[in-house]
Amino acid sequence: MSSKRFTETSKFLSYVLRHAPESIDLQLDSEGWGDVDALIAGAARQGRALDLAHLQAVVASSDKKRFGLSDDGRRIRAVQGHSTATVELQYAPKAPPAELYHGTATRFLDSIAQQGLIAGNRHHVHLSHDPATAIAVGQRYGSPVLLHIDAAAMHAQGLTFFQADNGVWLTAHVPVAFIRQPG
Ligand code: HQG
Repeated sequence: MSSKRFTETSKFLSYVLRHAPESIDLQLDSEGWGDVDALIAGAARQGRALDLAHLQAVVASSDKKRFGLSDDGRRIRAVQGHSTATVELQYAPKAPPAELYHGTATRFLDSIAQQGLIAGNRHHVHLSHDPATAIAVGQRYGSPVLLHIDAAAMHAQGLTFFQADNGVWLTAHVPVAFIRQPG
């Protein structure tokens, strides 16, 4: 099985399970779960041949562990990154590490200095405990820059953090006061 096919399926799953389940007539519950058979049928209507074994392999091999399958293998979801309004993942609030990181592109810095980090189309701002991961995320949009986030101070002020099943940290908004750009 080629890795190209894995990447294509991963992108398709990200699109459908995070942003546009209606594009294949898939229903997601509020926790983001959709029926695997319905997803396979919806994909087939678009000429995309998927089967359970392939989906299991893509879920297992996803570098960022983007997706989850239910224990019985009948339901699938994205673990974070949603924009679709019907899904609201109920992760339990969790105390973050003292410092977290956000990677962005230099062209966004002026706006971030005005507004702080905003969720945009997604439901949360995404933060990483790992600087290298954050830089790779920022690189997708241009010349990357690493921002240090004072998560301990945010948490002490009552701002809420969640951790997705794949380890990504989520919060509603990072005010400017908690963002530091070293150097
Ligand atoms: C920027 C990937 C202007 C923000 C990653 C980012 C992540 C602002 C972009 C996940 C801003 C949004 C999410 C402001 C934030 N003004 N720009 N006030 N506040 N931004 O893709 O965090 O590979 O929605 O810095 O691993 O880049 O898809 O968010 O550059 O976990 O699984 O607006 O996506 O995962 O971009 O990435 P995104 P993100 P996957």
